[in-house]
Amino acid sequence: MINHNLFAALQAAFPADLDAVAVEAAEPDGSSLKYSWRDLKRATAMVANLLVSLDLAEGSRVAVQVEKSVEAMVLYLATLRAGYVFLPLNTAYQSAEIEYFIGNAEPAVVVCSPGNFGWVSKIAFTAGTRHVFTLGDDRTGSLLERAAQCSDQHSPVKKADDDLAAILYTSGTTGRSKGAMLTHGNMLSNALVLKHYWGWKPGDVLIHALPIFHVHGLFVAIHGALINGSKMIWLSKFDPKVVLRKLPEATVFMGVPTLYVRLLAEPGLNRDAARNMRLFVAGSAPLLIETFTEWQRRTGHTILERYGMSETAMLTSNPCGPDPRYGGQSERRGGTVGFPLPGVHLRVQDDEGRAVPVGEVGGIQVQGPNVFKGYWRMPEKTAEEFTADGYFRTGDVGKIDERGYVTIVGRSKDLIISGGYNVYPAEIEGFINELPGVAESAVVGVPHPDFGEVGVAVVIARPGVAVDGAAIVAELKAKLANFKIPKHCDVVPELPRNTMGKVQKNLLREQYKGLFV
Ligand code: MCA
Ligand code: AMP
Repeated sequence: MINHNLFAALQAAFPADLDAVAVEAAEPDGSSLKYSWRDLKRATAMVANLLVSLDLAEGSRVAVQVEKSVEAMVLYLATLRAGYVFLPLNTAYQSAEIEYFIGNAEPAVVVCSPGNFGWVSKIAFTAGTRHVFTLGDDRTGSLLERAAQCSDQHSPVKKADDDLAAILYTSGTTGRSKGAMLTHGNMLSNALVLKHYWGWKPGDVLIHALPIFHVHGLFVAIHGALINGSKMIWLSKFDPKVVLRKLPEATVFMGVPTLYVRLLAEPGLNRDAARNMRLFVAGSAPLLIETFTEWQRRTGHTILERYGMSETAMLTSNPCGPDPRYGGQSERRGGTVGFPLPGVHLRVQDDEGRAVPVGEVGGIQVQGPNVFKGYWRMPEKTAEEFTADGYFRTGDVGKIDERGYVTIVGRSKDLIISGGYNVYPAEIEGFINELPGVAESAVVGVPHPDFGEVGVAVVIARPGVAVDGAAIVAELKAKLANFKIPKHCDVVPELPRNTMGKVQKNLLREQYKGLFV
């Protein structure tokens, strides 16, 4: 059997000179720590051997909620290498959120920050997890202490194309979060397509400034660099000043739109700073045309916008060079997400399942080797999201123009994308409605200059009860990840409703659209 282990493919692309720098962790104070390709090889082998020594069942999940560090990436790669299933968790998640993910995924191993061991291990042990390790962003913790005693030799475990490599939780418009199951084949196919489509070359250097618990930072960025044998300049946290300082040493940068907005606010961002850059990639949320054109003006570079999902990894991209499938067009068109990637079939249908004419709007559906295997332990939900002929309904609404460019015009799912993180109003409303004195609530997304979009909560109090918007926000802060907290909360006598009694969120969006801009 051919080994389809994604790690094996990534490792095969490591350069011949194993002593060259693979990752340079850049600190805000100007210092840096360098890791060679040999270091990556050895460290992933040691952590993989630690996991193997635990004698875990086939397909065991390794759930990880740790601060970003090179060692956290090593843990991801080691999990692939050892053939287990990686389950990354946003560091902002609080106990109720973690309790759900651990209860639902039943991981055999949980790795958390040393400071969170008390509450995370309690949740994990209660849920039946046998092994809880700690990993700090300063190389402390039990994971590395234990791995240090393991051998640095390890053969990547044999995996089939269809074997699970990772589960990414993504919230739903109704009900609880669903775990999107991604296979080794999903991710390797996507990494190889992007390597070619984005023209990765020898000598490319990536600035990695995104978090590593979502598709963008964990897969698109890390796989992109590794499968090209490219060095990464690693920022543990996005800092526009550090990015600007390191830009002359780099050729590729990837960011959500907020990162571009914040970089544009730096007076030092100019053509000279970007002189060695080859490619700026944006995605995860809509890139405003103002950001796109201002970036061109300031740096001379045209941002390449692409589109993807947790369930599918990358789906479309503006061209990096001439695309022969589309008459050699090479223009990166602002406001569009470009062409379907090679191997991805993308169509736009109306609600009755008919293809819409060119240029008309409908639901975006996709098929391809990158499309996930289904939602973890939710076969009915999985079946609902696929058409009879095997296309995945993205929940995004868009159109394809006569030149083949895809534009996303909205979402049929009630979702707010704030600074690249997804916030589901239904989840926030559920928490608000539980608070004493609250009769009902509606959460809507409104434009925001930094995060693109943020949540605003509009609440009705129970008769005769005084409820305070600021107090609601304070209560939510104790329960939910910080990026999900509405940036404003109003208590009103009534919500606008249609004749069926349904809250008209479009009217609320209109009413609050000028709150931050
Ligand atoms: C931080 N805050 C936010 C957000 N981030 N509020 C709304 N939306 C956000 N995204 C708030 C915090 O609640 C806090 O508020 C205050 O800002 C400062 O928090 P801090 O963590 O220090 O913020 P930051 O470091 O400035 O973070 C902003 C950020 C971060 C760098 C833009 O949000 C980020 O890294 N975003 C990238 C997300 C990403 O990688 N998405 C890819 C998903 P308070 O002080 O009131 O508590 S993958 C995906 O979508 C698909 C597949 C795709 O296509 O890629
Ligand atoms: P998630 O599943 O959390 O990774 O979020 C995926 C969603 O992000 C998609 O379904 C889109 O709604 C949105 N998205 C990703 N990239 C873009 C983009 N370039 N423009 C607009 N929306 C995007």
